[in-house]
Amino acid sequence: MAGRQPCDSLWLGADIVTLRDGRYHLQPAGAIAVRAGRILWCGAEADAGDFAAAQVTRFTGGIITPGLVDCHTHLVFGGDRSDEFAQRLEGVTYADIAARGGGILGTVRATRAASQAALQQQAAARIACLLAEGVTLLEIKSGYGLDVASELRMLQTIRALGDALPLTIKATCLAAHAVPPEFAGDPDGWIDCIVHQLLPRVAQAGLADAVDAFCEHLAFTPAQVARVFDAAQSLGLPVKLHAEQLSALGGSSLAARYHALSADHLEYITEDDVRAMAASGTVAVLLPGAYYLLRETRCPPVALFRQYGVPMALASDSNPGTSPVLSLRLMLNMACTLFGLTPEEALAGVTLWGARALGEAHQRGSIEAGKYADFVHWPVAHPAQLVYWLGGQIPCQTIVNGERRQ
Ligand code: DI6
Ligand code: FE
Repeated sequence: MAGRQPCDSLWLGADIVTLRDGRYHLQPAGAIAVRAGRILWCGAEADAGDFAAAQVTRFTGGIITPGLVDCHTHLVFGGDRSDEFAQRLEGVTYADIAARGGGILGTVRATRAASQAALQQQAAARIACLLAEGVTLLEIKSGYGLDVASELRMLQTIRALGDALPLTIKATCLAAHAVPPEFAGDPDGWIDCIVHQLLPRVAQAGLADAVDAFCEHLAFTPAQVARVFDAAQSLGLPVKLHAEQLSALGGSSLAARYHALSADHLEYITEDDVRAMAASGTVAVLLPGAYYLLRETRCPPVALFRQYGVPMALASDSNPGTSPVLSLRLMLNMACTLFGLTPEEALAGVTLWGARALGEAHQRGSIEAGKYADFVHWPVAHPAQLVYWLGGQIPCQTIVNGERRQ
């Protein structure tokens, strides 16, 4: 037929939850046309006759959502910390364990001792759980190497995972995660090393997409974080921050001053910090897994984020200490049940706002013409069902850059 636009593939037969602007924006009986890995058009199936597709996939009902985004993980690490989990259940705190040289430093020892092949293979097995749930964009942080060579090796492992696996992986340098044993009592010495030695090499080799730090009384002060951020910005790398997880140090206001992509955790954030984040457009990344596993009692102030218009993302924070979490869908349910998000807010948190927390919202995170064709078909009638079930598996079909994944 004259005038039909050619495209590579056409996907029909399901309702489409576009998540444009962070709302469901449901398109009943929708269709998606894909060309060169990107969404060419999305609309009603009745209008899909305008496209001549090389390949047509017709689903029998269900919904299509954007691919899920897990925007905060520490999935590359050696060893495990189930012993600390047992200790914490007996009343030993996370801070006590860290003060005894366990916690993050325990994982640093195990990570340094592991081969790169082992680190990659173990991380790939964990990532397989996220792939099975429709994750198409994933962030992984370094931060368990804590010397120049080991941090570089972690970041190289993250890049290798991105090359090997069928999803997009963003790498974040979290060298300011804990004070390494070689710098015990001298945190500023490690910050010097990060600023003068590590970050220039990371930037030069293109090994990171962003720089993060842990701003906390048991990690680094806002002044130390500011030095890391100055160095990152001078190298052209965006920043993000672990802030106000265990105490209020004003890290999220500091992050806002540096136009950080996100500030993450935020249980102890103040209203002034929320205002600063709103003004800078910094995303609030909420991490219900760490909240739950630390048996934290203070929730992030969801009502304030809504009031000031700070977008809320959700992530697994998957790590061997505070959040051994391998399900993003579980986080959807926990963010609603524990923090009071609506199912719509929760889904937006693992799609559009997760993408924005990675600086990717212009090209991923929602189903809109021009963005990469990352989307997931689910055999459910309504998107809230993805949030409401706790556990189990919902068999989904994932399309990444316009290609069916499995
Ligand atoms: N906050 C966290 O939740 C993780 N890192 C951080 O800065 C915990 C990492 C760990 O305990 O291994
Ligand atoms: Fe974290």
